[in-house]
Amino acid sequence: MYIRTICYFFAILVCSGLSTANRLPDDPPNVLLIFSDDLSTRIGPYLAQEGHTPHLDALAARGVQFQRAYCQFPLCGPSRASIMSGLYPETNGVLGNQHVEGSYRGSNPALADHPSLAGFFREQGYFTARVSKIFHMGVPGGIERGEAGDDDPDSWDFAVNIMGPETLSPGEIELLSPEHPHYGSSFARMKVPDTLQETQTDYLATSQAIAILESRAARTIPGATNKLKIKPAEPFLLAVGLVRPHVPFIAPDNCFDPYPDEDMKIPEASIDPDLPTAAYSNRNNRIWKMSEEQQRQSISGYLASVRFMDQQVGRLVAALERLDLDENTIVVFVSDHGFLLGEHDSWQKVNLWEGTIRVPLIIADPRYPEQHGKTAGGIAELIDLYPTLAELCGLEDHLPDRLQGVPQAPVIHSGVAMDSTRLAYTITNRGRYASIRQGQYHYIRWGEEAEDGNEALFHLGNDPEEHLNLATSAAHSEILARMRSLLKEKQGER
Ligand SMILES: [Ca+2]
Repeated sequence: MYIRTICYFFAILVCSGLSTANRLPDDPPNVLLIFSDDLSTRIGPYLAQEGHTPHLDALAARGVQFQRAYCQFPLCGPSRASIMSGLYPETNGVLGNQHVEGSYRGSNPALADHPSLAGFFREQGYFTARVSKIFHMGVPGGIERGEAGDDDPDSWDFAVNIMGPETLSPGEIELLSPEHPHYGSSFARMKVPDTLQETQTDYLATSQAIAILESRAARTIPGATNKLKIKPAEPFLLAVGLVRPHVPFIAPDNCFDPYPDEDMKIPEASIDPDLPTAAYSNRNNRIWKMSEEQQRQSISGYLASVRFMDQQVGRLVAALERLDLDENTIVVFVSDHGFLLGEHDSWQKVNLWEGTIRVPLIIADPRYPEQHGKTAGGIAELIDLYPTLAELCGLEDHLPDRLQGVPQAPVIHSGVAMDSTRLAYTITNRGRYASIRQGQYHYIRWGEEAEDGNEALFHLGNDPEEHLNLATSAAHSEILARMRSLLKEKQGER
């Protein structure tokens, strides 16, 4: 009886061990998921500006760079909730920055039984960790207070908020939009002495992330006994949130050097008087009231912040290499949404222009070197990340039923051409304003129904800066009708 009981418990132990292990394929890759905040496609790999973002350039050279990836809502909270849930904002119900401390779910029934991307990997047997801002966190206030923001505790085995000094950093803060002194959206910049870069939020986050990589690396220590060998059993998914280039633009001196104010160019703006006021809700004189000099200083501050963020990406990738994790770790680099720096005389986010909805997306999978350095030109949505990563890690058979993205894994591992009919759907204002990107066309509607003057249609192949609205052109009436019906279809899916 005694022996039978021991065997019984032993069997339970073996089975429970196998039940988790069974879900994982042999030798599953690790995932390093790097989020930047408010980063537009004004970066090296997208603009071919040599030396601007050397570390992202290097990452793009060892992965696939998506040329036309679009967020689903150009604001931190809903975009991140959408990426992490794999659902459109109208489906998951997160239509604004939640401000429910410590929970992106709140009491939202749409998310009650739905694991996040990281939560799903955790359920499959991955060790999952978060450093700093993955779900929404207030920048700079929430960071200065070290808050968890709208996190999802179920997603992580280990999570750490970074308490960074932000506006309290060792330097002099210059308010560049003195008539709009809002804590989270004013334009401001600060140059921190290079010797004090370690004080900075993103530097601290990266150091913490590297410490996690150290502890997860399977290494043989020469001369060590077995007890001293570090060999964690599970693969990891490590999500690292960098908060730059979100305002305020704080970076070490060396990052400002390549961007003197006088060299910064304010984009040429054409304002279409036939479009509704909502199209231009982010105009400089409506909110920030910056002088031309202050606008140039803001652009310089943004680019300096991008440079500092890029340096942190370099530190993360170098740590992977040093720890021999680089051959089995997929690195994903993404931003939550784009950002305008004077295009359409508009600044920042929460509008539907191309520069705000389009984001950088690089997926570097070391196992498929023949795809390295390639660009993928088709349209992708950020809700694609969830099923894409699951498939790259061999977990696609266990995905939750309700996901709205398309797995792009075949593009990563085999260079399969992307679906040319794919569209990207993005909203603001709880869905009352919406955008459809398909092929070369961009359709925007500021209103629930099509009305005279509340629509815009651009051909980005001919007009990449979106100056010429074709919505009233008779020659484009068929395309306009198609875009309207695609929008209706998307709204039906929510
Ligand atoms: Ca953001």
